[in-house]
Amino acid sequence: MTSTAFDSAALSASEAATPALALTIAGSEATGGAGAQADLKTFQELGVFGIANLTCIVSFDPQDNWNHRFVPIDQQVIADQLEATTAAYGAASGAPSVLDTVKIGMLGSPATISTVAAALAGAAFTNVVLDPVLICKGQEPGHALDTDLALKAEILPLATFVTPNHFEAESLSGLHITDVESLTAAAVRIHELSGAAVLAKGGVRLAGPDAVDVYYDGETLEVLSAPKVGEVAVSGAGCSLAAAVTAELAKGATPLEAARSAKAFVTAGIRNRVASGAPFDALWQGGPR
Ligand code: PXL
Repeated sequence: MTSTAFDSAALSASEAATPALALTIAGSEATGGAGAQADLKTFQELGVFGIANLTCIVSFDPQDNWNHRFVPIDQQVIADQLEATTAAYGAASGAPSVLDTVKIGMLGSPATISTVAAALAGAAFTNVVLDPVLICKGQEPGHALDTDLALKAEILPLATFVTPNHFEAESLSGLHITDVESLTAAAVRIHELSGAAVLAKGGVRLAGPDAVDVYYDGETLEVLSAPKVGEVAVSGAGCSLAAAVTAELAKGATPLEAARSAKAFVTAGIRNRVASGAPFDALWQGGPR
């Protein structure tokens, strides 16, 4: 008998602990640094059973300054993935561990936004974490204005937790962000607009020795700060931060606890980042180990 057969017999499904579940609705980023790949690796690292429903495929173009080549997934195929996931793990599935936590990453088009909004409206998720990916590298701000407007109108109101970066926080709040005070004002404004807990990321975009993020949920305001690791943004940092928030919420953390844990997870992942032939490094989700 092989050891594989022995091991699988020894640990039956009923004996294994049932992990918390989390779904990411996101794009594939082919090199594995960002998008659904970063989300799944983060979920796994944090002990959560990860599910990915893909909205698009992004392939960087090394012949064109590593800009994004964006290919949307067919709308019916997006709806099919969400149908399969809900039937397997949704509230009416009879699954022992119910899927009540979802992360939303790159959607990329008004059509996809409508498809996802319809699926979310039909499923009662407790935690809806929105990483409001507004533009892709290679797109000019404003280029995808119809997508930005659809995200704000159809998805933002469904979110319970939002993680805008510097650019997205300016776009969502309408405020110019130059320092912790203006980042805080933006977080407050985005909370007022959405009702969600907000983790607004200053990252390397604000001057000073620390990477500063602001958390605000309507009651608690907390500035999360960690020493900057270099001055250049790392691929997958935003995705992994929101994914870590998602995983912690799925395990039962409060939004503030989830924000604190996620910041620590991402800081360790950036310290242990992975270099490649691309002109940017990727966060390593195994960093905290
Ligand atoms: O980091 C934002 C992001 C999200 N999702 C996908 C991406 C990127 C950036 O490259 O490709 C699929």
